[in-house]
Amino acid sequence: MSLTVVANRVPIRQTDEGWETSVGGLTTALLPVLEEQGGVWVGMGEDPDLPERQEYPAQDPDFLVRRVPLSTQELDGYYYGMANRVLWPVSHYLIQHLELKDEFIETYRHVNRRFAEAVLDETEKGAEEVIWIQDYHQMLSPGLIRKERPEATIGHFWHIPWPAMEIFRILPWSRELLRGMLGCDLIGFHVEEYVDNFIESADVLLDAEVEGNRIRYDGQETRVEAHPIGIDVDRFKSMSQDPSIEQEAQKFRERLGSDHIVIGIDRLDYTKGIRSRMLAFEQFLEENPEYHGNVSFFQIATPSRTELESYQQIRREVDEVVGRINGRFAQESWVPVNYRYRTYTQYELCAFYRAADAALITPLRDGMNVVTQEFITASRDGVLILSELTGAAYLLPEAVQVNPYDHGGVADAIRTALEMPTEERTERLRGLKSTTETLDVHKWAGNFLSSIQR
Ligand code: GDG
Repeated sequence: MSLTVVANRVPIRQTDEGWETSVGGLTTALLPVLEEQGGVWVGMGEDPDLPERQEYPAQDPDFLVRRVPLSTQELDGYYYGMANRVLWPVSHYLIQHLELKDEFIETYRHVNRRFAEAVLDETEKGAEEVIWIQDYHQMLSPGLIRKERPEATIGHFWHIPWPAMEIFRILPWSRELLRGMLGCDLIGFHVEEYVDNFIESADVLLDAEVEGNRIRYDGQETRVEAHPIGIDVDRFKSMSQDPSIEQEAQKFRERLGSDHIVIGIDRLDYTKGIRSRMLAFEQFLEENPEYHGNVSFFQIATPSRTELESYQQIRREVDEVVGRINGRFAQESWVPVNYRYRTYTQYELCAFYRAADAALITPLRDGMNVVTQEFITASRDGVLILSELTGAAYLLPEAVQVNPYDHGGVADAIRTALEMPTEERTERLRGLKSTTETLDVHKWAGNFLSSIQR
C-alpha cells in the first residue's frame, strides 16, 4: 500500500536549523506510516516562495510534500471563511457564530477542486493507493477524486463533532457537502454518536439507502465507523516519568504558592468554554471562602485564529473576567487565576499536568479533546473534571463529568475534586489510564488503515 494524506496543513516547517517535521497528533500518527511505506502529503501552501513539490528529508527522501499554493483571497474564503466561520461553528452547535456567505462556499468549492487535482496528479490510476483525507476543510474533494478514479480507495477522518441532522441541515449547502463526503469508502469519527448523526443526515437529507453502518448512494458504498483518536502514550508516559519533570512540577507549585492547583489548557477558542469555566471558578470562590488563599487556577490559552473577530472578542471577554475575579479576590500573596495567553513546549505542559491536583476541561463542545488524555497519562493522582459535551466524555466515565453551561455544577465539581479521598482519586485515575492506553494515536492510524483496506 502507498499512502496519500490530504490535510489542510503540510507536516513540515522551516526553522533556523533547517526543515523539520511539525509537532502534533496527526503528524505523529501518520509520518511513521509514510516513512515506512512512502507516499505523498498534500496540504495548502501559504507562502508563495515555497516549492509546490518537496521531497522530505532532502537527503534520502521518505515521502513527497505537495503544496497547493493559495492566494490571500483563496485562503480567506476557504479557510477563514467556510472552514472557520461556517463548518467549525455549526459542527460545535454554536450557530450564533455562523456566517453564511456565498463567497465562502464558492471559494471552498474551488480550493477543494485544486486539492483534488493535486491528488490526481500525484497518484496513479489503478495503483495500490490509499487516499486518506483529514477533517472539515475537505468535504468536497472525496467526491471529485471519486469521479476521476472510481477504483481508488478513499478514506476521510472528521476530527470535530458531526452535529445532529437538524443542526447540519441549517447549511444551505448541506446536501452538496454530504454528497462530496459520500465519495469515500470509509468515513471515521471519534465516537458512535457522531457516526449516528452522520448516517441520519445522509438518510434524511439525501434519502440514501442505509443498512447498519453502510450508506449506499449514487452507486457508491460508504462505511461509517467510530475510530477514537489518542495521543502518543509512550512518549507522554516516559516524559512524565523523567525525574527532571518532577523537579519542574515542584518548582511550579512553589511559584504558585498554593496548597491546591487546578489547570486548564486549550487553544483560545470559543468552543473550549474558557469564559464559562472562569465564571464557574468565580462561583466556587464565592461559595467557598475557606479556599481563598489556598487554591490557584492556572489557565493556558494558546493563541489561535487570531485574524478572526470572534476570536479577538473571546480573548477580550476572557481578559475581562480574569481581571474581575483577581480584582475581587486576590490577596497580598495570592492570585486566584493565573492566566497565560501564550504557547508552551510540550515538556512544560507535561510538568503542569504533573503538578496539578485537578484539570478543568470544560469545552462547550469538542470532537474528542486530547488534553484530557495528556493529563491522564502524565498525572500521578490528579482528578479530571470533564465536560459531558466532549467526545472524550463518552469514553471516560471515571472522570467527574459536568455540564459546562451549569456554573454551579462545575463549582461543586471543583470542590468535590479538591476534597476527593486519595483512594478514590487513584481508583478513578487507574480506569482513565487504562482506557487512554488503548486509544494510542499509532493504534488509531493502524486501525483506520486496516479497516479501509478490508
Ligand atoms: C481537533 C478537535 C480533537 C495546546 N496548547 C499548547 C499545546 N496544545 C496542544 C495540546 C493538545 C492540542 O494542542 C489540542 O488538542 P485538542 O484535542 O484540545 O484540540 P483541537 O486543537 O481543537 O483539535 C479535537 C483533535 O482535533 C484531534 O482529533 O481532539 O476535539 O477540535 O495536544 O497539548 N501544545 C504545545 N504548547 C501549547 O501551548 N506544545
